[in-house]
Amino acid sequence: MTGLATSRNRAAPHAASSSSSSSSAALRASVMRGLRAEVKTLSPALFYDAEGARLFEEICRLPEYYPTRTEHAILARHAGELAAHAGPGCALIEYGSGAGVKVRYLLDRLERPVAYVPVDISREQLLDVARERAGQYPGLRILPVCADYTTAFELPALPSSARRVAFFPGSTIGNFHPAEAGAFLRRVRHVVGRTGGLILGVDRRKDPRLLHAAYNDSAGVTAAFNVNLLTRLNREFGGEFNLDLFRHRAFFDDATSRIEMHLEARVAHTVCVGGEAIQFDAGETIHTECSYKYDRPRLEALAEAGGFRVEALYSDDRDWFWEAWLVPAETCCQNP
Ligand code: AVJ
Repeated sequence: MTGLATSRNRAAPHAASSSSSSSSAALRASVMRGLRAEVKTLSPALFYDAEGARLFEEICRLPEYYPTRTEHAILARHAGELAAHAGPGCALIEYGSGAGVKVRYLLDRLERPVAYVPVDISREQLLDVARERAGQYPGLRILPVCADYTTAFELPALPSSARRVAFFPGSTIGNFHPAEAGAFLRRVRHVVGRTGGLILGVDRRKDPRLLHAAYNDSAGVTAAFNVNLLTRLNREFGGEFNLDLFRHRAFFDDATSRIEMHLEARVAHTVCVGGEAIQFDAGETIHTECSYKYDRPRLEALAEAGGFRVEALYSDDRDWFWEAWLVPAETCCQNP
């Protein structure tokens, strides 16, 4: 393992830092903009402070929250085929390596990978993962990059002959609005180049009752995950939210094909945040997350918008989730 490369880009407005107790001016400004807006909105990236990351891990183990274990099952079954698509001697770049172990299915099957490049905003977690993988895959070059992968970041030097394969699991792509998702894939497309590829985890459209249950679990962990955002605003952004005055709301909207999560004010009241009065009507919400669910036409439209095409799709027995293999579209653009 070699040293840690740090993106020269300053933290992006939506970058969520898990360690500091006071956040960057840019992040603070974007939070205040979101709270002042006509439709109050915050970035889902804000969920992941230390407690939020812990709650998310707990969500992944809930009986109702199917995506994580479904994706595991797909990877366990199809990692060999995905590795064959990637081909020998590739450099594997993981977008948002987190605490995740999904990449191990691929690393176990890839033929002589030249490097593993985990990219993550959380430096601590990134270094832990890099150390752990170094122990598990002796001889594998591990080149961690601490960066907000939603912005342009600099890759470490890789052998130019190595095919670049991006890995973006977890259906995190679902957190982007379609236009943002397209723009994000275009950046990935630029990183992997004309000969690269992308292994993308995508949550599929399904019976709305299943979706509803996954975001309204009976143990209330998703509610706690959502409300934790207010705890974070109180701690890091000078918020004075009374948590008891908000409730968790999550529902599927068929027209946009997305789950929306909101924090809903139970009563009309005013909250002071960073010295500013933020007014809530009874029933007014802060929109905290979108989680888009894809079908084939939507996925193909997304791939096309990103300069890719869908070359192979792997799903589970219940057709709930996809691990997609995307390759650059021939007709994409003049990018190298
Ligand atoms: C991490 C974005 C995939 O959208 O399902 C889980 C986050 N939000 N429960 C998702 C989440 C509520 C999750 N992703």
